[in-house]
Amino acid sequence: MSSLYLLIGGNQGDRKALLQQATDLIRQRVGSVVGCSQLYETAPWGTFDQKDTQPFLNMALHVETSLSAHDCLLECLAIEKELGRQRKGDALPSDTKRVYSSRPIDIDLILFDEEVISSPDLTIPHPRMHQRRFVLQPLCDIAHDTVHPVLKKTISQLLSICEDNCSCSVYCSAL
Ligand code: PH2
Ligand code: MG
Ligand code: MG
Repeated sequence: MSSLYLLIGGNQGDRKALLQQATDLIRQRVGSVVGCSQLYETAPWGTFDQKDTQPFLNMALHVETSLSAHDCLLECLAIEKELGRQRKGDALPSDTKRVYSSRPIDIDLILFDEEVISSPDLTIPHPRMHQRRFVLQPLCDIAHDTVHPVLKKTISQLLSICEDNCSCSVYCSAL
């Protein structure tokens, strides 16, 4: 069994219902959900392709899975698609500034055991997790003592030194 941490969220449609549906499908297809953070309403982080981007709801999940990290990714991408996620074009080259689009649901793999994975379609730990309060704050609810396998700091240490000032406040304590 492997220990997988996911960060899920979206800023379109019935945000809370979509988090619930995503969590149910993750339970059916990825593994047992053994931990859930609170739900946070978070300001859009990064550059978006539209003005007046709506705030996100984000939450972190701890999943026990018998799948490989890559198979978890494939399941998560299929669930996103089923819940109405549309992706425009291909991933940008890494030296191009990222421009994000609003979405009903995004499911990101953050940590997978202590594995460090760098393949064309999957990077674990998530390469921007330590720069994002909307990831660290929910994750801290369920994984404060978990150590980042590259940065060698716990999630609560990463949160305490995170310079991201985007707002991140509790929306409700559970789904
Ligand atoms: N996801 C992004 C980019 N920006 N901002 C917030 N608040 N929440 C997100 O889930 C999010 C984001 C890329 O996936
Ligand atoms: Mg994402
Ligand atoms: Mg994603």
